[in-house]
This record gives sequence, C-alpha cells and structure tokens, in this order.
Amino acid sequence: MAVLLALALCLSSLGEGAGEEEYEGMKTYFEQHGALHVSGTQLTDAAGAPVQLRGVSTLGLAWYPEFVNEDAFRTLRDEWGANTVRLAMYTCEDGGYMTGGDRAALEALIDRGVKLCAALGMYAIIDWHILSDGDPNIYADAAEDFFRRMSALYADQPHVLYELCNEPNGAGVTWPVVKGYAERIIPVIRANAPDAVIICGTPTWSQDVDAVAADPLDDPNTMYALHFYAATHKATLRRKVVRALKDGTPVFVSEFSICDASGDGEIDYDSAAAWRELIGAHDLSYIAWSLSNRDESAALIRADCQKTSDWTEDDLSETGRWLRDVLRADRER
Ligand code: IDC
Repeated sequence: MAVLLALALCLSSLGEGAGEEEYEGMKTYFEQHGALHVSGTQLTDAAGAPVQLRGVSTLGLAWYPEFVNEDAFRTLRDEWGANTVRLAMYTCEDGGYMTGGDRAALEALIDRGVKLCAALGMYAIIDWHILSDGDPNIYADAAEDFFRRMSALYADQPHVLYELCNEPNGAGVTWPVVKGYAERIIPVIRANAPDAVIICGTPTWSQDVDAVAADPLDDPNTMYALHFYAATHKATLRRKVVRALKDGTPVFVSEFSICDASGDGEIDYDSAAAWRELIGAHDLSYIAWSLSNRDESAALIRADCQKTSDWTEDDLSETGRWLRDVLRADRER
C-alpha cells in the first residue's frame, strides 16, 4: 500500500495539472501535524515528530492583495506542494503600516490569509515586515499593539506563527538590541497564545543567526530567522547557519530567493543547489519570496501573466519554475 501510494505521488508530480485530484481525500499538512513546537533546533509537530514548513511569502500585502485568494493558496498547496504561506506586511515602505497604509485593509488581508490557510490545512506566518526601519524598537509600541490584537484573534488557531521583525539592519542594530525588542513583544503574544511558534529576526537583514547562541531568548518556542538570496549570499553565510545549529540555535528560513539581494538580477543555480542541500540536511523550514508578478527575478509569476491562481508552467518565472520543482520534490520526501 505504501509503495502504491509512493508511486501514485511520484506519478502525480510529473507533468502539468498533476496534483489536485490525486491529493483529494488525503490529510492536509496541518491535519497531519497540528500544533507545532520547537525541540532542540528542530521544528516538531504535536506528536514530537520533525516537520518542515515549506511555502511562499506574499510580496507587500498592500501591493499585491489579489494574490491572497483561495484558488491561489489551493494551487500552491495542491499543484506545488506548499504547506505554508507567509503574509508580509511592510511597516515602512510605500503604503506600509507605519507610513500611511490603510491599517484596517492590511489587517483584513491578514485575516483573509489566515482563514484561507485554516480552511486549506496550511500554516500561516504573520510577518511584521520591517526593512528601511532597520531597528525594530523604532515602532515597538505599534508592534506591541499589533501582535496583541493578532494573537488575541488567533489565540486558538495553532496554524498561526508570528514573525516579530522581518530584517533588523543598520549600524548599532546588534543582537542585544533586537533581543530587547523581542522581549517586549513575546510576552504580549504569550498572554494570548502561550505555545505558538514565534520567529525572531536577526541582525544584518536576518543573517546573524550565529549571534544568538551566546544570549538566546528565554522562550522555548521561538526560532530565529535566516534570510538568503543565493546569488549574493554563499558559503560564508551557510557556514554561519551550520555554526548556529551546532550551537543549538533553531533556525527558520522565513525568506529567501535564488537571485541577488535586490530581489532581481541573475539566478545562481549552483548557489541555490548548495543552499538546498543545506536546507535538506538540517530539515530547515523554508519560505520563498515572493508570490507576485512584479517585474523582478524573485517574483514567482511572470510579469506578463495576470492570472492569480492555477498557473501553468508557462505562467511561472524562472524562479517560480525552480521553486515548484523543489516543493514538489520535497512533498514526496
Ligand atoms: C523587495 C521587493 C521589491 C520592493 C522592495 C522594497 O522584492 O519589489 O521594491 O523590497 O524595498 C529583502 C526584504 C524584502 C525585499 C527583498 C528583495 O525582506 O522586503 O523585497 N529582500 O530586495 N531582504 C533581502 C532581499
């Protein structure tokens, strides 16, 4: 039976249109795994077995709201093999939460995304997407208020993870500075969602995971973000990851792409392969940037494609095609 199932899954991953029918009636990833926890450096499920969250991140919710729709998420789940969607809400760029964005509309989009994930048995990550505001403490009051309300809304929904600050960066934004911010926000979330998995950004655009081990957060279900763009970040950053894991730091790849750090430029397939090997070797969770058709290499959908779900191979960018193959292969692991 197991062999037949494996064969069916294998065949279903071949060719266009594979997936949906074959996966009907199967348990969703959330149904299989339930509430998540951190054990050592590993993300684990309700029964303590290792899990690997795999999925995509939206681009700015304010910019591409049309991609937060049921058919899109279902396509990602059934056709691609994703089990997670990250909902990225910029704080400071155009239309950001702190820069005149429509807060009610942004929160409604998050709510839609969280509910779609619940209905489809996927995990959802709520991402407070700091970027040009390099120090998360700048808007910590607003972040506290935001995470208080989010964690109250989703207190009883174990498919929700909270990402405290996308990418701390800039002079002086060291690990102790980020830690101070996290120590303000974590208790606020814990008051409502005592066991939810939290992802904390790290300094240098979420690259300094190796800085954590000397002084980690005092919270058993917090992981630490590592972000990479394969054409820019290579062996040096991979060594940092290995060191961090060796030192006992739970690492979560909550954003990456295979082009350069601008989100554009050439794809580096060799570096992407090296990252993929590292991710596989350590069962790291990984979330790809970004679910959009923006005219840049990281966008998963081609710029000239207007479809917001049910993409065929031809609708995908080079990055999108690479990612779909990777997700499909990992679904069968
Ligand atoms: C980029 C988007 C781009 C947008 C820009 C805003 O891809 O369309 O104009 O942000 O400044 C990150 C960030 C992520 C970036 C991405 C690519 O988390 O917000 O998105 N990147 O530059 N860190 C490293 C790369």
